[in-house]
Amino acid sequence: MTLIKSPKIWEMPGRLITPEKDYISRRQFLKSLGLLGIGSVALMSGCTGEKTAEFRPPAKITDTIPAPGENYPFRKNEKYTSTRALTDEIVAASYNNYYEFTTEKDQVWQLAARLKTEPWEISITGEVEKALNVGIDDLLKKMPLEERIYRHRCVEAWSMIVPWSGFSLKSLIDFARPTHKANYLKMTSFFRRNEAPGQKAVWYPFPYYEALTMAEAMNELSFLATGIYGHDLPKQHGAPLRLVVPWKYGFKSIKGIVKFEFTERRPGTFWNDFQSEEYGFTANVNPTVPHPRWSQATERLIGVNERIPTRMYNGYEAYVAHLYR
Ligand SMILES: Nc1nc2c(c(=O)[nH]1)N[C@H]1C(S)=C(S)[C@@H](COP(=O)(O)O)O[C@H]1N2
Ligand SMILES: [Mo]
Repeated sequence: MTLIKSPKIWEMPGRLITPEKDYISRRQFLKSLGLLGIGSVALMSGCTGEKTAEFRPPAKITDTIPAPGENYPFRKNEKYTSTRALTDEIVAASYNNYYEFTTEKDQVWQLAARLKTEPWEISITGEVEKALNVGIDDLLKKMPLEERIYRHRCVEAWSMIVPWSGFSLKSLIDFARPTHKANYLKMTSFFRRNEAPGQKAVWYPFPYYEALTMAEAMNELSFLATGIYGHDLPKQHGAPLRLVVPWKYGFKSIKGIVKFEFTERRPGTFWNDFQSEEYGFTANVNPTVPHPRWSQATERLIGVNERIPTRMYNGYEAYVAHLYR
């Protein structure tokens, strides 16, 4: 018998991608009731006598952050830097979008701890001279590693500034040797319902998948991150491998990648296939084009709660505007 969990009201497609201001007011509401935070949850179960021998305190957020391995720190590429201060690391690690685990941003870090990231095989396939599989550790040995500071702008109108460690997507493409028929690069995330409870939500087209044109993928900004803040990626940020395309809305930057596939025709993408009126294939950051349900003119910088104007292509116009003329 197959058990299909009926959707909870807060998981229903109707409330997909909560506009930032609703999210904040809901948090403030919960806070006013004293219902926010691990401390209060532990306290509540204590009061009601639910604390049994099996009770395990939840992992602390600091437990989810890896220590710097022997490769670190990666060489800083000073070309990609920021005049604004970096986002606080703990803030970035506790406010995530990763629907494979949950749609609640402040709970991803706890649930993602279940994902098994070792070993991690990546397949490279489609329009390539020779399809192959490679383990993440072997791949890293072949790639030119560096650190870059990038801005990140979510379609929900929040943003952050973080240092990524990794390598350019172009270096992976050179390694993959696509044929002349390759016009697009599709990337797919892992699919493991037993480790990722959000993947049981049958209305989403999991596994998550994204795609770029070859010109976008070859652009110098397109980056594959294996680390953040000078150590490997915590699982909530997409360990062990995620895309970073900083001139596009955050949903293009797919996490937990297991497959790169070169294609002749344009592939679908997770959000565009799910809600095409709200999320496009190209999804470049553009302050003049509002989302159907909210403005994109400004964004909230997480950690400092500063509201700042959104910039065309998220400020990366000089690198990418020529791709769209
Ligand atoms: N596999 C996968 N990748 C994903 C997502 C997701 O739900 N699943 N969410 C995207 C969205 S909407 C954003 S804003 C960023 C968030 O990255 P972060 O949580 O590391 O800040 O990841 C993107 N990549
Ligand atoms: Mo996002």
